[in-house]
Amino acid sequence: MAPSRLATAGGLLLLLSFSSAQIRGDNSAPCTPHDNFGTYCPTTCGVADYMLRYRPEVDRDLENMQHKLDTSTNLTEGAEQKIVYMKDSTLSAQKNTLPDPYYKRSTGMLEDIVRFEKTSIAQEQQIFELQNIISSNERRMSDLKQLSIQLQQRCTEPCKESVEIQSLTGTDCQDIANRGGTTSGLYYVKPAKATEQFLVYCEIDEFRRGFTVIQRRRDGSEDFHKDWIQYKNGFGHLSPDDTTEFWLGNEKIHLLTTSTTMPTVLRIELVDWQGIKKYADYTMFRVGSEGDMYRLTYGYFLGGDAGDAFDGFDFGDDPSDKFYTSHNGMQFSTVDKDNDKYQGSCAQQDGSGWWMNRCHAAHLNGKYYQGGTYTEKDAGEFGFDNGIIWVTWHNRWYSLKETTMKLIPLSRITAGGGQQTGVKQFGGL
Ligand SMILES: [Ca+2]
Repeated sequence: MAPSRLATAGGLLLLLSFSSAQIRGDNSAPCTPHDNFGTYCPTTCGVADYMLRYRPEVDRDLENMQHKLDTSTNLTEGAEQKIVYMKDSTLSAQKNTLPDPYYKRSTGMLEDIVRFEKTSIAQEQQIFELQNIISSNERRMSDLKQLSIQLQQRCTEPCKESVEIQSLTGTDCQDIANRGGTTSGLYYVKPAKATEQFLVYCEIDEFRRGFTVIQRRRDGSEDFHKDWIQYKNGFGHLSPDDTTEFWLGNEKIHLLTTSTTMPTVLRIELVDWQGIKKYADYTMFRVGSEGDMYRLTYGYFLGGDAGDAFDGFDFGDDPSDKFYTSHNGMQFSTVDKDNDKYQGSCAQQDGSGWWMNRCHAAHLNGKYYQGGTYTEKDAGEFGFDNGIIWVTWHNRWYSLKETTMKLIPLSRITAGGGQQTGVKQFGGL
């Protein structure tokens, strides 16, 4: 726009300067009419006069215009430069600015990036925690490796025979003592009715009495909550130094007590938590076959300061207490085999195996209570889980510390213990 207006103004100036020169050069020349001025114009000379009269004014105006145009041109040039610059800038900006869909996409991408960043921070945290777990596991593995190396070293050392079994054998421990055995320890015995020998712990004293140990409680290390088969076959561990707990097994006890016509004595030895020791002896002790559910029978109570708990006990709850807590003639019951005289299962309630009646006044396979005393609460909701009980010595809320059940022929029981006849009898063998 600006350049074309400039051109028009320039053209007008040229026209005016041409005509004024013509007028100036021919001021006195006769005025000739000119058709181009129309009929309303008086004369062309009049027009010339008119124009001449206003010429200085018009010149001034033109000069002003020229000046303004010059200024304007200058300004326009500056503006043009600015516009060009702005256009260039716009173009380059346009070149740099991505189209709208890209912008949207990039915005979406940015949001995604922010979200991914958050996720990655959370994952980094998780990774950090996992790394902690890994390093702790690695430490454990290293400890285990160390332990395994130690064990390997120990295992490469030659294994020492830790269980010493005596070479003497016999039908029972008294037989072994009679054959010259003088040391307590592990021996193989084979009662007459047995088809094969089995290992027992023999307690051979200074009078060469050979006790065959059938039960041992010492420290509660062995769980006596076992089933019929386990009580039948025996459980726990025999040790040459008599330090471990066990039940020899009903079948072996049956064989040991029924293979001979000679009366067998069951000696029960008890130790309480004060360290006091007491005992009870039952003679003609027999345990029947499995067909008779390993029934317990004995002839009579031979004696002992622990009292005759096998005969039942009057707890004061009911007149029939004593009758229903006696043990002579009772079959063996376990948690999975109820042979008792009670509508429920005594063995199941106590979690053990024993010659249960309804239920007991003596129970040496009961639960082991450290310290001895236990309450009805300890014994469970219904007052069961009874301890190691011998009620003619300690009441039913007292569990004994140690028990031993062992067998010896009646003929040998009185030997020793200061009884000279026994010693003489022994000496005669
Ligand atoms: Ca029952």
